[in-house]
Amino acid sequence: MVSEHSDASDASDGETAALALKILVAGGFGVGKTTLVGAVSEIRPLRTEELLSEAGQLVDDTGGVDQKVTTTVAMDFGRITIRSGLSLYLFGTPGQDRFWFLWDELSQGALGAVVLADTRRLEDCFPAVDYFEHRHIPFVVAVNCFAGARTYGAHDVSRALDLDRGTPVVLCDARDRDSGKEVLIRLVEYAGRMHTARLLDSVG
Ligand SMILES: Nc1nc2c(ncn2[C@@H]2O[C@H](COP(=O)(O)OP(=O)(O)OP(=O)(O)O)[C@@H](O)[C@H]2O)c(=O)[nH]1
Ligand SMILES: [Mg+2]
Repeated sequence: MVSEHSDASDASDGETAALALKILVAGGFGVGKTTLVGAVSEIRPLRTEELLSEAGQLVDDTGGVDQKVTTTVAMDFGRITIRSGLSLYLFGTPGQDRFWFLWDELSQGALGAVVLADTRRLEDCFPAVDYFEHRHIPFVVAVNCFAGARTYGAHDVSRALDLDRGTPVVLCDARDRDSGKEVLIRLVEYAGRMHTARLLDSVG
């Protein structure tokens, strides 16, 4: 789940070894996963975008995302340093159902996940919510507040998705670096609390 490495600078200034955590960015088709990873990443993000094909129109549900011309076919990858010694490696998942087979691979060793949601198509994030709940992978729901979408409070979204009590819901703008970073900090804090609670449970 967690990889630690120490490089020359860590060793010389006596800081603790750098920690790199793996985080997934998931959610339905066209909800802003690639946008979020691109907005927060301090390295040029790796993207695997392909044009939405005519053949794909038969199987992909593009309703509600008419402007979209490309889609992620494997994953997005980016990195962000949250504070000195703590980096997050971000893996954005493909949004379309036909790429579900990639999720098990991508979720290996993940500390937690961000499930992005669009309140105009909230049901699209049910599969991601189910996926992480079943695998006990801590996640936060981040509502990407698209212009023109009615604003719902975090509590409304939590109820509509029937989330377990305590699962954080955060409102965000996937295009905004600070907003995305805040979502990631909430996730790391939440996953940390869940991890500690499980450890305490396991020692009785
Ligand atoms: N207005 C607005 N547009 C957004 C926002 N986030 C993303 N977009 C637009 O919505 C479209 C979809 O964004 P992507 O980031 O490609 O979505 P995705 O979730 O990666 O999509 P898939 O990989 O195909 O599932 C793009 O045209 C973005 O420019 C947002 O917060 N506000
Ligand atoms: Mg994408």
